[in-house]
Amino acid sequence: MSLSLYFHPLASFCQKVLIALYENDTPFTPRLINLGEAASRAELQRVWPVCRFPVLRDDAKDQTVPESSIIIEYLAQHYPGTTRLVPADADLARQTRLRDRFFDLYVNVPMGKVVTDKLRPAGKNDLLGVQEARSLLQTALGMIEQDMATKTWAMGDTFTMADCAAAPALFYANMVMPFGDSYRNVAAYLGRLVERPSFARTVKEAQPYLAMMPK
Ligand SMILES: N[C@@H](CCC(=O)N[C@@H](CS)C(=O)NCC(=O)O)C(=O)O
Repeated sequence: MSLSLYFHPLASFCQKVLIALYENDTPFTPRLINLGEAASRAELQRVWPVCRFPVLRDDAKDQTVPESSIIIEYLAQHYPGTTRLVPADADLARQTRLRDRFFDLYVNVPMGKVVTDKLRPAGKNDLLGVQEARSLLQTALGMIEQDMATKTWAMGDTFTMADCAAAPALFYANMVMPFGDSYRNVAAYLGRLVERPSFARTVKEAQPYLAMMPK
């Protein structure tokens, strides 16, 4: 098996790539990284010194591929399957990438800010940063609410990389800012994502670690 994934099952950007791998039953060796353990951290740092995951290693092609979107593009190009994660049509591919960026930068990142602020040492919290993150998240959710009014998946009828990005970002966003009645279309979309077998499996595998999420 030539592919290895450096990841943690709880980490949202790692889940994004797990969904892509599970969509096409792409075989890979899991390399579970615990950032709290020096040796495990060093293992990730050796392949990607900035020490962020996920990172994909492809021994067959001697490629180290960081960044969730780039990993999915790489899988779509070199290990394609029945789920076409990036459309062949150039315009549709660009729109897919825009939505992927949107879910990463305006949902996943601010959601992560709210969550990780709770892990900061007492007296070191970033109140203003968290307020800004919550405000950005609200703006993004309002836009997704309109965008998803008539669609099944982020690009319409076809599941793509944009949905891989959306699933964990919205799953955790719903925990930090429950959608309730304010974002009914977003909630319905999240419901469809959670039922998608690739994401259902990802969530199931994260369950043993969910207690690590700060309240
Ligand atoms: N832009 C990166 C973001 C990766 C990222 O921030 N991953 C988080 C986990 S979800 C991480 O490595 N956190 C560790 C840290 O911040 O020290 C991607 O898309 O892969």
